[in-house]
Amino acid sequence: EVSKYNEPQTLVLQKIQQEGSFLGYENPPRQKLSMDKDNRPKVGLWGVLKSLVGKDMTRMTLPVSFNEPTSLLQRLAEDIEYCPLLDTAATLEDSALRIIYVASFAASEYASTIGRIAKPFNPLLGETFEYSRPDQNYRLFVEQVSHHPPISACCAQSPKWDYYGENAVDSKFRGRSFDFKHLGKMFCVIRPDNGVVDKNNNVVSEELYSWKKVNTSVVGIMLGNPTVDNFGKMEVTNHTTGDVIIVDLKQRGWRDSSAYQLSGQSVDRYGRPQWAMGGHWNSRIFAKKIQESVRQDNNRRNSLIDAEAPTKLSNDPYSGNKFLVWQAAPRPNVPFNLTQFAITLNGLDGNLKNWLAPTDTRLRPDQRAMEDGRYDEAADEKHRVEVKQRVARKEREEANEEYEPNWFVKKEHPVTGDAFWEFQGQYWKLRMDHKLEGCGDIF
Ligand code: CLR
Repeated sequence: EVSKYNEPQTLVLQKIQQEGSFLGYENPPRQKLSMDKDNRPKVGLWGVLKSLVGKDMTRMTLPVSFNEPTSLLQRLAEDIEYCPLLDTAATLEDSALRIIYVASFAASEYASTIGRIAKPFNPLLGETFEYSRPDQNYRLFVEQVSHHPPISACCAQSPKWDYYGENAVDSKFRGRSFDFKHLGKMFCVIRPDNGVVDKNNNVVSEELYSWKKVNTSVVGIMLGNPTVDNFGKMEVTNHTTGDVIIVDLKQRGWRDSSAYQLSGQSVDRYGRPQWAMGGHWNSRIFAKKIQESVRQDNNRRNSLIDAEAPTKLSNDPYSGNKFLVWQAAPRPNVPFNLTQFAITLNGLDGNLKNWLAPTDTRLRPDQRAMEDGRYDEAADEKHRVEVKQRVARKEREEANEEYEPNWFVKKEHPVTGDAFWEFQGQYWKLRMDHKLEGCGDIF
């Protein structure tokens, strides 16, 4: 058992447990795909893509051999892999250090993009994906809430944190690069073990963070060496305390020396730089306390975290030395270059089958066929479910019906004012009562 919970944390745990969120997840997560080798036909990307310059990805019909057996809902769920960073954040009393862990969490999701030059399945409207981890006390739920533009909304809950927001990705193939821009925002709530001192010096039980994801590009397609890059400035704000950090993910340059690099400094609500972080989003992130003496000196501050291999590494953030915040999990040698975590997502055993919504990605036939290497069947089924989706849309249009998502409602965020998708929560309750059958027939 990991840790003790204070009262607000315990209340969340009770809710997660009482709503049966862990039912069906009795067996440990899946470790292996059914195939050992990826025997997809090898294709030259540029040969197929060159006639598609200027298009966005949702308007491209590509052979199914360009896909990987995940959906964009599951790619959003992959954000949660390194959530132990959020559990650690909750143990810390210094808000300027907590934000280092939250920002590292926000950056850690990019590790999974390495070596995955394949198209995830575009979720069908109303498709859902749930994922619970009794071993880590969290549950997660994702739904495709809009088809054009494609938007996936997610909400994950755990005693010490919540994570919610949307993936609304605008894509464009430019020839030199395939660019993915994120339009939505991500939010994170932390419930620290010892509470939070807010901007008005009141002690409250939780704090709210938000940020926008950085942009992703696939470069080197023309040269036959496609590579995923994630770059840009990510501003993480703690709306409760006023701390901020701008994490700069450097763009890959000509000589690749800047590849994967990131750096940033947390600043408290009085504008004082407190902690420096740096490293690489594909491997490790370090941090270090900014001493009073270097605070005023931009150059000295900026060189704090430069070197990849630290001279002295400490476990104690307050030792004055650099310490390790995050380390990427080793990558297994498996079909489609999936991560070990991604392999767990589409696992479907006899227990879980009894609890899933009929709209769950795990039941999507084309993706399952792809995962098992039945590529012709995958292509046929993909066509079939897409036709079914078009027919349903036509019927709605003819009946003059506006589509409403099942589990999320679009609202204005009470703190930041952004538009966001609020999870209504009844999914888990209906699931516990086996009342999900009627929630959609999309496959
Ligand atoms: C990056 C991390 C973000 C969510 C996100 C959204 C869109 C994803 C992107 C991630 C990674 C790269 C991605 C992209 C959609 C398509 C693109 C998977 C997960 C692939 C690499 C494009 C392949 C091109 C084909 C024509 C082969 O939080």
